[in-house]
Amino acid sequence: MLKLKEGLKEGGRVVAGGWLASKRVQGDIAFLVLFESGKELQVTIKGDNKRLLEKAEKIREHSSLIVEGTIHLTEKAPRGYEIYPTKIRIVSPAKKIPPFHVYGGNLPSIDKRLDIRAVDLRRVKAMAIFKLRHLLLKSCREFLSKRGFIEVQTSKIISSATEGGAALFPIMYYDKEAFLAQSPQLYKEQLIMAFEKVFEIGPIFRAEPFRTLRHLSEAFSLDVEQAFVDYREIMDLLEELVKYVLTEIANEGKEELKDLRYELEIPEGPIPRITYDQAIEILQGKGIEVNWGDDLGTKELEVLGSEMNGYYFITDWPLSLKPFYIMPKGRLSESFDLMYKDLELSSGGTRIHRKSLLVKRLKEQGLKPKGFDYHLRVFDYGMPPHAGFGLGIDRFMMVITGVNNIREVVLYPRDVRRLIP
Ligand code: AMO
Repeated sequence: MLKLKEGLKEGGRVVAGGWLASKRVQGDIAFLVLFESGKELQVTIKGDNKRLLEKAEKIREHSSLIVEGTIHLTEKAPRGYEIYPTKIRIVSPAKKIPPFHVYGGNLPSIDKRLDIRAVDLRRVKAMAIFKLRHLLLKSCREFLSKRGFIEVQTSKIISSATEGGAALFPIMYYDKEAFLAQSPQLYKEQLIMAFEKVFEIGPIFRAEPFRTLRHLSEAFSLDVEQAFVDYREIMDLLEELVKYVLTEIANEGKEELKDLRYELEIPEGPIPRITYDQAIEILQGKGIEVNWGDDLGTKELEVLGSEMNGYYFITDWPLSLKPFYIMPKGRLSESFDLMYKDLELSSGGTRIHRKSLLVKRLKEQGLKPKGFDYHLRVFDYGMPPHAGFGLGIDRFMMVITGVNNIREVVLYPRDVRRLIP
């Protein structure tokens, strides 16, 4: 909270509320650094103010304070000004000291920090990560809105699976069994019938039984769907989106990237595109035992990632590896994954828009078309050709911030062992 009663001018009266990040008492002068609205604000107590100096010595870091005083303009302070206080109220004293420092140093395990996540988020690096996350979402919205997409929200309580490989979380829905949505896939496809171009930013739920550094039970994805385009045009759109948001973040998130000591990589020129067949050839050339039709696992992606470096697409996957809604192309499919080194960031493709083919593909995948009645019935009303992608926001954040554990970029991560806070 900051109230500049007479604007920002020398001697102007000010009231500020924040929490104490650090305190330095040097003889007869004390510097308090408050965080106000996530940014540093310096409060300087001078020697002639004995009463406040004594009070400052007793305040524990993390306590919430309200400071009243006057403005002194100085380039030496973080905001170009400091406060000379006349009154400091400790509105909520900190009773405990967290096991980490706000400005850096050794960190306890992420599990210890997550137990008091709200306090962990007061660390400068954690704050930087979530400000960048905000910028990422803001620039995705900007980019897609400028292109005529509208943002939609679809239900997260569903009756049937969409993503074959990923397990569902069952829930009780009154007296019926229902599931948490693995993806807004079928809804976003339906919505292009009316709106042509839609996107959604929301949670996807995957019952991932293993604890890895890149999987969560609740992840966030940017889902995009567009009518009258195919997977190549959608790849172009995704490529432009990636470059746009990275450029925005590099410009608007300079301070935060500096806090993270991280150099953002913006791909120059076109993002390379290799087919699945080429990926297999590269891997076999490197002596990896992999056969055509195999999915690319951790080991394969590590080798491919070190070969390709940076961002690249893998296109035209075998049909057998893709969900039922992806358009076949002989034994291949009109599909792609966007990778960063060995990390899959996004997947997408052209969708099937003919009902008979969709029913055939459901059956081929051992799924019962009856369970998809609610979806199939709208295909009788002139479903246009369409394509889209899902981009993992948390995974993209790992690349943007350079962290190697996905839990660092999610406020309240959920995994096989964690359901709190
Ligand atoms: P897919 O299952 O590949 O595709 O998911 C899309 C992207 O979401 C991210 N992701 C995850 N991130 C963290 N933890 C998880 N458990 C997790 N699961 C997925 C990945 C992935 O690339 N319906 C399709 C998308 C489409 O075709 O439009 C889908 O869900 O970054």
